[in-house]
Amino acid sequence: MARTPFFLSKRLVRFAVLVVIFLFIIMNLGSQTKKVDDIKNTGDLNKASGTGTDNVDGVDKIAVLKTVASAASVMAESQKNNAQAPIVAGTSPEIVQPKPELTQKEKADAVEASINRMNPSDTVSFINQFQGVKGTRPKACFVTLVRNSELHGLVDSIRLVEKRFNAQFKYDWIFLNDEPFTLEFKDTIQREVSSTVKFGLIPTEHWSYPDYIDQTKAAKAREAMAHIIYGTSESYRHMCRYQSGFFWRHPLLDDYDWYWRVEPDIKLYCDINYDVFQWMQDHDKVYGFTITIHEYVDTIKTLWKTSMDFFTENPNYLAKNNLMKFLSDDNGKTYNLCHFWSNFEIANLNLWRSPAYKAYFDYLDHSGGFFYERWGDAPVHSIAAALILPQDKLHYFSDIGYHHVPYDNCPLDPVVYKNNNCDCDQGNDFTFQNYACGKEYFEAAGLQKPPGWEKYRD
Ligand SMILES: Nc1nc2c(ncn2[C@@H]2O[C@H](COP(=O)(O)OP(=O)(O)OP(=O)(O)O)[C@@H](O)[C@H]2O)c(=O)[nH]1
Ligand SMILES: [Mg+2]
Repeated sequence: MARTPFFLSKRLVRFAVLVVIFLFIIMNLGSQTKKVDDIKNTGDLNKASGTGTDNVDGVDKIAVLKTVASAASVMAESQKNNAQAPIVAGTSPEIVQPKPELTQKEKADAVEASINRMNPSDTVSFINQFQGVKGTRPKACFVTLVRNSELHGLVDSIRLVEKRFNAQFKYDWIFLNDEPFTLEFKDTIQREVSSTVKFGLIPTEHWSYPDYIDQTKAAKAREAMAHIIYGTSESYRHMCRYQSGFFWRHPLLDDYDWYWRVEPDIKLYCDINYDVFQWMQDHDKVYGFTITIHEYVDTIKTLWKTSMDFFTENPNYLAKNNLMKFLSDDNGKTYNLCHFWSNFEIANLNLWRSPAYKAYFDYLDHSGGFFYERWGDAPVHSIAAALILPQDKLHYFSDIGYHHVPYDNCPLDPVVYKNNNCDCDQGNDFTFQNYACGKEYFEAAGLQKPPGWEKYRD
């Protein structure tokens, strides 16, 4: 019987297959370790996903997070197993697969925990992962939470935003509602907006009581707050909690990095002849506002204490050079009630998506103050933005003439006022009035107040 030549023998084929499998495993382990190393050393999600930071425009953040999820779970798992010994990149025995029974929530928590460990204090680095290239058009939209019944007030707002800004810049506009929008609402809006319009229904789990809230206690708290504006309103509380912790989680927002919040019945008093989103991006800003104001103390009795408890437990989230001086006159002991009025915001969504803000919101939410008191999204956003960002990331749009009942931001600079065709009363500008916090902001941020600002105090 003829012998099979050695190069055709089954043994050789088996041997060759084994060699190929072995090489494949070695190469795979190497690249996994490199990804973990990249994330750990730089906190750079783009690098980890194999996408250069220059190519951010094409990055699907959800995909990026999913890509790092397994590597991050590996890190989290490894660190849990050996709290004393930090992970050393390149040591393959540390690489273990995540347990298959991990839920989505546990995986997301592991990602966050890992990101925190990578770069514990630096929310700006987190935001920069997604930053567009300077000089290019940002991924930005308007966002409006609104009820069907507010259609007419909303049309008034849209007409002014279109006339003063969006007819030129054409950014998408997203409308969100806890109830389905009516056909009439959608048709009317579509006729008014010059750019792409999207309508979103809020998921029930973002607009309802979490299981850790005692609803009987919440109902009693509402009754006891009849003397406070919106004190007895249940929907107002859901709204404030939604604006604080959820609007940026709506899937329609996933495609964007920037938003401009617009409410019904607001006014824009001046032309805006430049792309404000691109200006924010190109100047490395994160949070922009027009009006500052003091909060009603009765609505937020325990907000400051709860916030300080959070930052005491998580000091790594406090930015160096933060704006504590805007919020507190005694270095954090007490709250002076100053905040940015959040009915207008031009800001980076990744601030709210950051581990620091998510942890802060979660902490507040579990304490129950959105329901047992009447915490507004304005002080919540403001305390976070002022403390987890360095102060040079915030921007006061002194040139945007803006009105939300009953206050105005009317540009005081005569050149801005004239060149931008403003039609407001400068004598009515709220910025430096006593009930506003313009003085506190300018002083905390080290900005020079405009000449004659004192005459607005009374
Ligand atoms: N879909 C929906 N939107 C709401 C609800 N309550 C408020 N909003 C929207 O949330 C935003 C803030 O609500 P406002 O009622 O303006 O709250 P506010 O600015 O504190 O109070 P005002 O001084 O009355 O304007 C607005 O865009 C409203 O249209 C609600 O129950 N459902
Ligand atoms: Mg309003």
